[in-house]
Amino acid sequence: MANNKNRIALIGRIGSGKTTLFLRLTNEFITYGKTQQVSYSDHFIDTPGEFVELPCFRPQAINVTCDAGLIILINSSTDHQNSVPPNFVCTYNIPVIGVITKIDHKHCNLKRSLRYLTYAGVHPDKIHPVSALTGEGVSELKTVIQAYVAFDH
Ligand SMILES: Nc1nc2c(ncn2[C@@H]2O[C@H](COP(=O)(O)OP(=O)(O)O)[C@@H](O)[C@H]2O)c(=O)[nH]1
Ligand SMILES: [Mg+2]
Repeated sequence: MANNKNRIALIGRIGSGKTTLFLRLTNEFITYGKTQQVSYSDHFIDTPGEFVELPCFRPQAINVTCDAGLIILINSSTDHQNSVPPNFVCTYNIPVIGVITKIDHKHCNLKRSLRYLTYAGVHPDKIHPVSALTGEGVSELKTVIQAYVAFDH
């Protein structure tokens, strides 16, 4: 069976920026469509947004990510709807950090994202704002990730 303890699992709503961040963190060329299935790379498990948005898929979200080395719960700073239940991440027995994406966007609302992520159970000190488009905050995030998972590029 695959061992995921050196992988980082990305969870968050549809369109929150999971795939873009994953490609930015791995310096891949950004060409992608909607993530329709769980996708594994050397360092990441990228999940479809339905996994957290649709209650019937939540057990699946937990199932495929529960042995990762780190969970990143992503919230888009432009998203005015929350669909992650209260204390959702407390289900995990592995480290969880929060990432606020799209901070370059003109409709970015950091306060709202902080509220959603803390509501989901992420500790406020473990929330990191980034823009996967401009790269702002990405090297800081890499440093944080490296404290949990060996991540060489
Ligand atoms: N402005 C801005 N747009 C972003 C950023 N990250 C992702 N996006 C856009 O948000 C949309 C959804 O991104 P995607 O990575 O597919 O989200 P996913 O469904 O969570 O995997 C795409 O149109 C991206 O170009 C960002 O940092 N800034
Ligand atoms: Mg995706």
